[in-house]
Amino acid sequence: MSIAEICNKMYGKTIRECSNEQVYTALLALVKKVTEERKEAQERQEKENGKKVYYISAEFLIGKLLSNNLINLGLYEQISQELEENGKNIAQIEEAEPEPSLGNGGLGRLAACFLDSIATLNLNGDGIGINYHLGLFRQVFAQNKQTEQPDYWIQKESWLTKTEVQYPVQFGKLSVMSRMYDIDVTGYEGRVNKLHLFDIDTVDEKIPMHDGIDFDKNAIEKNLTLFLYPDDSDRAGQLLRIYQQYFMVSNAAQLILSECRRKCEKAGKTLKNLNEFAVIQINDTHPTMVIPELIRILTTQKDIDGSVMTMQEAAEVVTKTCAYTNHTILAEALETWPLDYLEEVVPQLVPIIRYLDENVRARYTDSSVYIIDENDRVHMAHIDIHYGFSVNGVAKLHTEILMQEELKSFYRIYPEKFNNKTNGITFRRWLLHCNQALAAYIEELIGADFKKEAGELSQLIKYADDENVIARMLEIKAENKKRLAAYMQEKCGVKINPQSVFDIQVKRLHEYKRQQMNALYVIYKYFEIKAGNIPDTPVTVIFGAKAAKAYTIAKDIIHLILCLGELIANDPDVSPYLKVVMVENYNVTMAEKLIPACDISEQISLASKEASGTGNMKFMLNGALTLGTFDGANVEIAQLVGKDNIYTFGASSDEVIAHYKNADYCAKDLYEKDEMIKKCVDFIVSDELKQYGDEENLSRLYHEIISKDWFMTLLDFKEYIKVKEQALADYKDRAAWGRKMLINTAMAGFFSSDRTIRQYNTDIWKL
Ligand code: CR1
Repeated sequence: MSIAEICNKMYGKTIRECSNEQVYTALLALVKKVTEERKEAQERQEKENGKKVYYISAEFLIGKLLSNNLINLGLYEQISQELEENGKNIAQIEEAEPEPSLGNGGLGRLAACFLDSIATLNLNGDGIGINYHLGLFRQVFAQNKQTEQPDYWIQKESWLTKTEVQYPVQFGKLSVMSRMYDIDVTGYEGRVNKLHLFDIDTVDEKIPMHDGIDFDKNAIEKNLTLFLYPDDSDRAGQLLRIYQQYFMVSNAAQLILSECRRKCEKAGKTLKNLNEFAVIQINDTHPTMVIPELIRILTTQKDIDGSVMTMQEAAEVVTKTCAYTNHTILAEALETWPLDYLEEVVPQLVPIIRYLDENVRARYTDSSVYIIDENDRVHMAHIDIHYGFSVNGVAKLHTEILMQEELKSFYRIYPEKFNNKTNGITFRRWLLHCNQALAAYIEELIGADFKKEAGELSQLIKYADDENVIARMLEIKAENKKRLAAYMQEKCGVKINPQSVFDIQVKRLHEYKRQQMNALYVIYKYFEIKAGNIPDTPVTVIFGAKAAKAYTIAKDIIHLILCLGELIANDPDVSPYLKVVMVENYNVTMAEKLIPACDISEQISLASKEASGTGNMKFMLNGALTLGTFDGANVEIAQLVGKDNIYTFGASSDEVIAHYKNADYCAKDLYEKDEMIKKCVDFIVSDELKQYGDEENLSRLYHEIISKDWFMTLLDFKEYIKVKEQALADYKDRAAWGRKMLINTAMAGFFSSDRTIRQYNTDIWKL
């Protein structure tokens, strides 16, 4: 069926007569129908007995799906042409689609890229998560501060399909009945898999609005699936997170076991063979309770042959089925829950967790590997490592640090479990879709193979000294910058100069990512311009970041950036040469506009702290040059492109780790001994800046930096300025810069999530 036919059937109108919203809804129906046909063909071919991967994750930051699905189904060209002929534009239709609010940052976006690659590689694998009604908050700026608003992203017509699948989930004091919603995951010229999102019918979206997004955290039936990461700064909030996590994994366990029962029966086997039919990838520690939950079910319900497993048997089966990915070494993110909280929410798991812990204690004397510590806190990652068969980090350096530092006592016990899987991104969304001009030009140069085999991009290297190719690359970048400028003008009412250097830092707001260091650079540059040192090319520093609702210092950093933006915009001496913008409510959709337009990609985390980063890969692919520390996947980027095509600086991870061990880092010393540092930091509490902001926030941040600076901003600040100035100076030589851009794009093939998923499959899943 064509769009014209659907528009006619749904609205009795021609495409031209329909509103963009109506065309969007028509396309939604069309894509669903085509996908359905694919699924049917696939099911006819498939003997439902193979092994399947279940990717359980608290977040799936999937972004808008319309264009992505059209591209993957091979319909994009045809549809956009049909729309064009009828006076519509696909980019505008896309504006009508709300972005699902099911994720927060890199961990969630990684899960989305992985689902795309699993389906593209024709692997049988589904995602399992939660259908958060309001997801993460919508960020709104007021008085130069972040406020949080509920994000009503679910519309009547959406990608979600309500299913008849329901499971009972028992908590300590209440039981609920779940409902499964599905989103189809279409691979690029590949199979159709599913993202299963669990929900309950009793959720109440009408939360009190007067007070931002505060709500009654104790009313579980009404709010269980309302928010992603509800504020956990109090007890009720922490309990709610445990409710959510158990809800997610109890549903997952019931779904997985029901699918595997069928397969086992067909194959004449029992659930003791579970690992021949299922592998469960545990994405960070949020889904960890799937381990005790599976053990609980396997030791209480009858197996196919009528027997019931012993605790030991069940633990063995589950260990062979579960694999764990670690995404961070930040202590605060390695979850531990008080045993009495678990006792309250999931009492049925507590004897199992105690049993698992006793088992560990019987085998090992090193108390650092116990599951339950001396304060009766349960270390979720420890459950994963003891009772899973694989532990992986997400970049070489990160995995190295896990083995040698953070998890070294585990590495000593289980060296065979540890492995690295450097992250990746799907090139369908992060090149073919978001940068269509560049993708088309690459195809002109090297053919279309790179779309399925990202490594083919390296063929571009042969054009590194071709002036015409470089010139065209620069032209495409310039066009993308103009397009971003127009979009920001229209959507945010912000005027940016497309002739300026676009320097972009977009990612969650966290002190370790050091947006504050970039803000200090802005202050430095402001002084320079005031002193008459006018840059050859104007600079636009763009930030995008949400801060967790209860993360005070992160919000103070946002406040600083917004105040600086206003101060500079109001200063006619400086504003022609320097502009600071913080985009509101940064999300996947915004990323797709920003990344193709970027010149300098800011990846400036304190070495050892950023497990991998994936934004760094997206920027590189789209021809931005990285300004970064030797952290996470930056290290691998630097290796691939060579030192002439990246701007690196800062203390190494070894140095940083040594500072922490020796407790010898003192921000105050650096501040007091260096006039320039002092001048920049002092500006945070200057009268000039205070005109635009709040004394309390600014002085809290100031004190944090001079007295704590836990992530060592001042340690790397001067070198950061030096290297950034070098990059800005190099920008002038357009041909040389263009060559660096080309090399970055050419070497990005390694960071395709197809490569990552192949490695997961070869080493861990073995589908
Ligand atoms: C890490 O901070 C990494 C992604 C995906 C994040 C980032 O460096 O690229 O995971 N971790 O692996 C995270 O969100 C809660 O932890």
